[in-house]
Amino acid sequence: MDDLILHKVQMYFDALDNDNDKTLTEADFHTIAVRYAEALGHAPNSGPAREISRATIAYWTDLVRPMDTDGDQRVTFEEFRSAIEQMLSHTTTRESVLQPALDAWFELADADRSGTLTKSEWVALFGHAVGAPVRHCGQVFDTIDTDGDGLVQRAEFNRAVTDFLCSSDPSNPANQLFGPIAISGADLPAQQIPIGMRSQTRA
Ligand SMILES: [Ca+2]
Ligand SMILES: [Ca+2]
Ligand SMILES: [Ca+2]
Repeated sequence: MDDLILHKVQMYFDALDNDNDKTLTEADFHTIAVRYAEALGHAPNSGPAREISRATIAYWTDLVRPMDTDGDQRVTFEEFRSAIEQMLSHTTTRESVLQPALDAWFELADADRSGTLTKSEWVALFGHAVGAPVRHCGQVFDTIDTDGDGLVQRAEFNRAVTDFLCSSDPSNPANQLFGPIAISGADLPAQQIPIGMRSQTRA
């Protein structure tokens, strides 16, 4: 795993670790669900809030909890990194290996089950629920909406999350999913570090 990907995996882990105790537990996902529903204006225990909670806990149960190799009900960064590294090492079947993760993420992000993501869903999830800077999330949304129709379709989303996990290109806009990226690694010359969002750099 190169420095850039490692850095992104760390940002992803930190975003999910809502209580900052350096491990992922079911409690982190309960908090994410509550903040996410709140940000979308759903009352606690309303139908939409319960559905968000279900999808968020499913994300933990299906995707994150299986990374807990020592069975202590917490996922450390080392367990998380090693599970993702293993997933990304399947180069020939990478798409099929990634697909369940992409589907779980999309299900989480599409709070109203419309089949597309609106900017308010995006900002509620990435900004208010997992804590990337809110204004930044709006800019990321616009970059990931490559056809510019104001919605993020499943294909646009899959492309962005795949790039986030797999791309070693420092200028890839999907690197910024969980916040502006600042690399201090020696492998990246300073001029290649994206300072803010570079809009529409994707070919
Ligand atoms: Ca935690
Ligand atoms: Ca939606
Ligand atoms: Ca779109």
